[in-house]
Amino acid sequence: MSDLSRRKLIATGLGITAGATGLAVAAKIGQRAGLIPPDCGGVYGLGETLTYGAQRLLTSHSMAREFRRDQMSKVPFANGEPAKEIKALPAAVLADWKLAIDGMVAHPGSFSMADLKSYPQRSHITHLACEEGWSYIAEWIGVPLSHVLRVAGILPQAKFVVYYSLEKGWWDSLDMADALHPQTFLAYGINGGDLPLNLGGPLRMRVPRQLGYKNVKYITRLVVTDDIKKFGKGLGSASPEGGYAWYAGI
Ligand SMILES: Nc1nc2c(c(=O)[nH]1)N[C@H]1C(S)=C(S)[C@@H](COP(=O)(O)O)O[C@H]1N2
Ligand SMILES: [Mo]
Repeated sequence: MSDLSRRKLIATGLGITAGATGLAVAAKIGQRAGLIPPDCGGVYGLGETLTYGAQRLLTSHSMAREFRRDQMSKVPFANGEPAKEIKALPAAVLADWKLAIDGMVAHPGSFSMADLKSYPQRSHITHLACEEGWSYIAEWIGVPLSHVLRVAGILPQAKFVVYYSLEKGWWDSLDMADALHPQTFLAYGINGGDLPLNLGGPLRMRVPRQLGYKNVKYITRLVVTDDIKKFGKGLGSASPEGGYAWYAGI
């Protein structure tokens, strides 16, 4: 979208002040411009749409704040113990971790941890904040999700990347602005070492521009899609089913 049409859209305020017809028109424009989140329906739908639309217009390319080494937390705060099913995993499963990828990619298949570690390694010192109030600053190490998507040959029609944990019930998705964002990592390391199980190792999604719960642990599968409605209840992730927003930008 050109700057001019962006400004126009801001000027019309996404139809906030318009009546029902104006809103329907704004919704159509918004959908086309990628400004409508998957959980746009229901009681909180309008609020979610305004938050997401405004963020995408104003900040879609902005970077999460990075910190200095001396600002890092002494201990990364693991938000609870891994689920029983994760603790019970045979060592062989952890040692032979695989990341599958399918959907709108030219080369569906799977990556080993060795594959992922052979790609350019990046790190950032960022803040992970849980919506319940606690947070920590740590150095995250991994491969940018964008690199893995490119290796898999992501198709131009792609609109979302859905990601699944080995832990039952945990799945989520990102739009392309966040999936291709340079700070979005498939993380396998923290503070100079391997990522431990309680922090989501061997492989975790690390999205510093969104709240803790989007940073799903134990990632085993990616699906690239242009139709997010086909997944789960069609709300973009498991979170909106439990009352949390799909888009958790900070
Ligand atoms: N698989 C899985 N991923 C998860 C969770 C979980 O319980 N299981 N908790 C989420 C929530 S609510 C938060 S705030 C962060 C916590 O990350 P931490 O343990 O590194 O503090 O992980 C997220 N990813
Ligand atoms: Mo959380």
